[in-house]
Amino acid sequence: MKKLDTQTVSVAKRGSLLVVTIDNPPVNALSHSVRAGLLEAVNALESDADARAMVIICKGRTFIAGADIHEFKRPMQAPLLGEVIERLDAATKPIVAAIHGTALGGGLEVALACSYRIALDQARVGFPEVKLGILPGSGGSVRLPRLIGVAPALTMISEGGQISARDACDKGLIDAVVSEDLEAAAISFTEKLVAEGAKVCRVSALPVPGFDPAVFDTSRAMLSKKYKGFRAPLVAVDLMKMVTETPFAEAIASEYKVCKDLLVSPQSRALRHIFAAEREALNVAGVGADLRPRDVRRVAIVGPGTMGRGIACCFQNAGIPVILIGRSDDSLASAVKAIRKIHEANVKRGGITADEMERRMALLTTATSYEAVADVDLVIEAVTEELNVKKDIFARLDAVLRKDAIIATNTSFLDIEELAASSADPSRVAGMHFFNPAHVMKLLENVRALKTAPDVLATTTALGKRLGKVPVMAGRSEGFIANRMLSKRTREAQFLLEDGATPQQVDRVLTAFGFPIGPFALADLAGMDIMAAARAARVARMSPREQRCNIVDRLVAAGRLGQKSSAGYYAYDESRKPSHAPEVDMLLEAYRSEYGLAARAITDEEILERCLYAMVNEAAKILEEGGAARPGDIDVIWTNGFGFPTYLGGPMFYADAVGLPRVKEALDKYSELVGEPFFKPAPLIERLVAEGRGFYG
Ligand code: 3H9
Repeated sequence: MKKLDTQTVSVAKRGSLLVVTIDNPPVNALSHSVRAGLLEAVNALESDADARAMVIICKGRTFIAGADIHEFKRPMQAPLLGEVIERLDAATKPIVAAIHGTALGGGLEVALACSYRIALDQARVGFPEVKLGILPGSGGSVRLPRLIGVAPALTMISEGGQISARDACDKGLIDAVVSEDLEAAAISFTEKLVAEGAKVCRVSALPVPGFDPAVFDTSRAMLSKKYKGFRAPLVAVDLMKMVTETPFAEAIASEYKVCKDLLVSPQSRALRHIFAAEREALNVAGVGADLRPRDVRRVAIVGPGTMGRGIACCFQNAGIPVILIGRSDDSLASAVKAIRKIHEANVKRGGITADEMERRMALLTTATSYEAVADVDLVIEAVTEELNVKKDIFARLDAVLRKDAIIATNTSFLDIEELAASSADPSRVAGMHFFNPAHVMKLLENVRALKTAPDVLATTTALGKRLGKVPVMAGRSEGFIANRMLSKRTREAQFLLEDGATPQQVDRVLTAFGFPIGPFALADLAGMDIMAAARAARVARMSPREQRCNIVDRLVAAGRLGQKSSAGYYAYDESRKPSHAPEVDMLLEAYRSEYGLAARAITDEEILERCLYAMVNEAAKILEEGGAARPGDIDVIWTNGFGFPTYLGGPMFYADAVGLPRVKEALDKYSELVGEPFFKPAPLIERLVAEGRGFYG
């Protein structure tokens, strides 16, 4: 096999074929050396009179996963991907792309510039660029509609989803699907082409098939709702329209310009930041890359309540057997029923088949005795948030578990050190904080205690990935990262009501900022009794002003429990549509007059700044205390756990974009207006501003 100059691409002669192998771990991204290697390979094909065709295949876990994202930070070095694609397209002999894993973005563009595509049946293809705030820039949006039609191409490009090889084959994107030995299959596919005298087949030469022009308006309307605030999906519609109206070569040039412009947009920077931060969050301090996580083959969950049920679903979905431990057969029976309902809803949506649901249900068993957990590798305790109850469970688990089994707690705010100390072996104790609904929410806030063993941390991190979650490691602190920051936003939202804002105004400002739901609509959804219980658990440690601000308790006393009682901060009709509740205005007025508080007009700017900067300030304290390893972890938590708009990059990235001096100025202002205890700038912010730096340098 001839290694080309680039080291990541090699070419071997197989009879009358050239087989080009790309080997650029981890995901065969189109780094400079791969682009140069592909160019050389096409030159080799053209200059070798005996070579009749060429196969492009990749080593490792996947076909090309796209352009090399790390190269986006500096000017691209020639040859650019567009040049490589042009050469592939212009080749005078057939080229076949052999796809396994995922052919994504630039990887799919390479495949589309080949004459034919063959794929393993488990392979997937897609244009995920939109998730990075950009769009295909090397012919993807110009070739795809020619091959599969305008409407399906627009869906793939504007939403960034992946489709299976079989679906791609049905759509005409892939020519053949095989179930094993891709290389042999690709070679015999290509040999047959050669034997039959097949010519090159250029997608660029195809016309754009007929389509319904209404697709642009309907897509625009749908996308602006579904991806509210995101720019690239809407640009995709304009791009696709341009492609249908413009000759091929011109469309290629325009597409490249659109991609380049988007690449330097603030949204793309923010989205790429989150992409990198989610991966960096997997690097946990003190856990070496070579440290093997413990095997997790069977798990138990103690507590068949809402959280326990959702967590059980996560394990079933990942194919891991799970035992649910409860106090009575009745509670377990209703939990199993509820879990089945979750899977049934998935079947109804077309997410899984009924057979698959039964396979998943077969992974679930129940028990009322702790003896049943004797042989599990991990137990997650998900019972009520009472320290003594949890401590008692830890002691009972210690008595029956294998020595190497892990005890994880789903607590959202109890002291992880106290819990760890209640096990005879604190090194086996860690936190795994799931978010409600656990089977839906991507965020997994893992927690480390001082004595947690490094391989236990490696295990909870690896398990998070295996469950399809985005795991982030937090350290000791009340409410860890997520709820500690949230509590500050909740505090400010309540104080704003005291000061004269309305729930509608606060919710409107925060949803206009990009949150999917405002804090008061969210409280109505969660239930005021739950909010009141969370407050009761913390009230003794609250400041006097927070202790006084008992609006939540007053709503509960008035029977306004939120959506479940059709009345909370809002009034709800039968279809749960919220409307203004004059009773809440009256309740707030009564509250203010009881304490002699005067309502004043509050600007939208004040609402936004107080809600956001209270969180950012708390995050700075968490960072300094070591509760979070890096600002990126905080951004990942907020974008995955609370709907902070990913196109703004999370609260820390956003604060840097606003400028830390401006953030500090606002904190100083609210220190005077609301009170020092609530807004005194964190020492880290003071220091960074003095040094002329931001959270990210
Ligand atoms: C594009 O193609 C633009 C063109 O149209 C036009 C240009 C002009 N580059 O996710 P994982 C790294 S835009 C460089 O944990 P998985 C990743 O950082 C691109 N590196 O694995 C990580 O490294 P580390 C369009 C990349 O198995 C490691 O690979 N393509 C790239 O869960 C493993 O990643 C995309 O947007 C990349 N493109 O999932 C695809 N991709 O461990 C983005 C990944 O050092 N990638 N890495 O942090 C993915 O969706 C997933 O990574 C993939 C594998 C599905 C491929």
